[in-house]
Amino acid sequence: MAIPVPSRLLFIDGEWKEPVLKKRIPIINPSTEENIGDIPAATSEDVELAVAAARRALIRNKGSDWSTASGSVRARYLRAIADKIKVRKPELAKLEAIDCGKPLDEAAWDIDDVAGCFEYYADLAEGLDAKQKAPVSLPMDTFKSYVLQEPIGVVGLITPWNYPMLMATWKVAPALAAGCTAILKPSELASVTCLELGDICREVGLPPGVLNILTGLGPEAGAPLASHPHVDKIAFTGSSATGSKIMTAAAQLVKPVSLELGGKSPIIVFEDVDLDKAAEWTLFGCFWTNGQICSATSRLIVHESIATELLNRMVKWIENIKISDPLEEGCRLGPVVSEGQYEKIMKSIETAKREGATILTGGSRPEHLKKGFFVKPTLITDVTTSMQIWKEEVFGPVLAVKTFSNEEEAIELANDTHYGLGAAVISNDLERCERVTKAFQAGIVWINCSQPCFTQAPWGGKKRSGFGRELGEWGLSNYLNVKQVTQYISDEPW
Ligand code: TXE
Repeated sequence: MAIPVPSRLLFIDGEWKEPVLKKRIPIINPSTEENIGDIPAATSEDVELAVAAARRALIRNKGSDWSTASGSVRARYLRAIADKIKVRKPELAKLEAIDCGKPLDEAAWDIDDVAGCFEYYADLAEGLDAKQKAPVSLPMDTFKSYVLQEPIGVVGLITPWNYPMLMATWKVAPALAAGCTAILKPSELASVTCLELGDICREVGLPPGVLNILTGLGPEAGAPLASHPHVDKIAFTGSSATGSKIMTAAAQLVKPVSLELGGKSPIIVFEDVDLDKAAEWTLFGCFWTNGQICSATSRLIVHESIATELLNRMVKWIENIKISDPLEEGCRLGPVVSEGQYEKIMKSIETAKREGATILTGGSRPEHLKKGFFVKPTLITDVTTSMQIWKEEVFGPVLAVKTFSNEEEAIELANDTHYGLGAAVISNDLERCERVTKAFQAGIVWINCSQPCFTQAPWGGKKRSGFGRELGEWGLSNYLNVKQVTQYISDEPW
């Protein structure tokens, strides 16, 4: 049965507002290629309104502003949002599935994580009250010093399409917990659930202007937000190319940014492993969400003595996986998000072939699906380190494979990338895993697994994968300024 997509306007100052230029962007279901609705397209005129609303909400000077409310007051709103999300989970999961193509079960896990993330940051918001005025020990007793933790101010949150509501929440929940007010700009490719967050904010009575949601195109809505002089910080998740543009715009105003960008993460599989378990994690690490994960372990570096057997097991699994409409029972892989992304993936596969690599399995659309942006999970061997498939992020279900003969070589291959987001090692020798962990140039390391992600643990990369950390207490610090207060307390003249 078709699911109606709510028709929404922009969410500004606690109300639904028509975009000033009245533009809209069609929503395409990636599974059917059908137009299933549209979203409003904000432009710089709407950005002005949203920034003004966020500034008013930050400091109203009437004792009811968001930035000076106690953490426990803010926590109550975050918990109320979490409760509403839980109630609306089935509907939100379906909307996510038809908007970005992920299997319904996985979309439902995401919505659980969204609610969990709001609850987690509600706890941290309460904890902030007790952390205020933390004393600093000084070498002289004529002074006393303490630290205030204050919200950064109005923040712009620009997010991608692979986990639409969850990626927005990773930014919205800590920003609001810290006392910031925010303008969320979700991806034009998947904004439906983010707009529903606006509806939920209205339902729980979140003060107007605390969260504003502007859907629209990157250059038209994201760029004016990034360069706006009254936006105090930008937090961004997306491609390295766009991240670089945002950083350039922010640099003009010396505005802080945190960037969570692309990746080409390695997974090293040593010869001492249980092959079935290793195959399972390698597959999950690269093909979960169709490889449209910034941390996907999309380069397999496998010991030469087990490579053939490991790949055989993986091919067998791939041939039996259910690829279908995300709403179908038992679906494990849906379509990729858009026609543009489908074409980008196919082009990467074609380039790999042209450069001399071998397509071991996949490399095309599944024969049984005539419509939709579906791609078969693809294993690519005979890869060299100069090939594009080794170096560039595909953001699709494509795994590049290389073999190694010793640990040193494996580490060298793993770090042979200008990205540094995730890295995984699979081995029964835990001392070896520890050595490899230290050698990895990455912000996140998985041992004997790949991709699990917990709200409590820091998330972010190094090198061209960006900087700053989301989630955990690090996520809250992203939105806080530390103010040093030092007082002269002696009766003696200085
Ligand atoms: O990303 P963009 P796209 C990678 C992935 C993918 C590629 C392109 O390889 O194939 O990026 O995807 C907004 N100023 N990742 O085009 O452009 C845009 O509207 C301000 C990795 O979707 O980075 C969206 O909200 N904002 C990734 C957000 O930036 C701008 C997730 C991300 O879009 C802007 C997504 C501008 N000039 C894609 N231009 C990850 N790391 O998880 C665009 N945007």
